[in-house]
Amino acid sequence: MHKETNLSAVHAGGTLSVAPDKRVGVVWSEWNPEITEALRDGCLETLRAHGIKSIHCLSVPGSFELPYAAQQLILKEGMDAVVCIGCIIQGETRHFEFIAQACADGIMRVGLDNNTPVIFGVLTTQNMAQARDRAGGTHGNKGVEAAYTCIKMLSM
Ligand code: DLZ
Repeated sequence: MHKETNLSAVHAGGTLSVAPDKRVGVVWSEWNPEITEALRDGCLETLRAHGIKSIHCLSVPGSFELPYAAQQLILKEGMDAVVCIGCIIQGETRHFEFIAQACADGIMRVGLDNNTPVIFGVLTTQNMAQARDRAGGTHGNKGVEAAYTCIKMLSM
């Protein structure tokens, strides 16, 4: 049986560092707030633990809006990187594929177009239980992993 690695624990063993003057945006979706707020909190805690002091927080109605918000944070607020956090649950969402694909494509595009790391911290799960497992449950907290990814990309 496939066993998913808890990457939160793997990353925590590393020695990542980032310049303290870097500015990071964290934007999260208000859909499935039980999940996205847990991911957001894990992300913020990890960024702060690594010395990042300037963090601009912003919420958006849904994951579909994450790419636009990330672009605003880069162009208008001068962020050096943005972490996008969302949760799209297949069982409860008829247009799951449209939202998930648009969100992933948009996040990639905003990052490349603006030459700025934009991190995909969006869960796409079949049900709420799988989402809970990844928002502080048995598979760790993917918001923490998104923060580590952001720190690593900032140090490039
Ligand atoms: C409409 C919608 C649905 C059905 N499901 C989700 C979801 O599971 N997760 C999520 O983040 N957002 C969802 N949305 C909202 C869309 O992302 C978007 O906010 C609306 O379609 C308005 O553009």
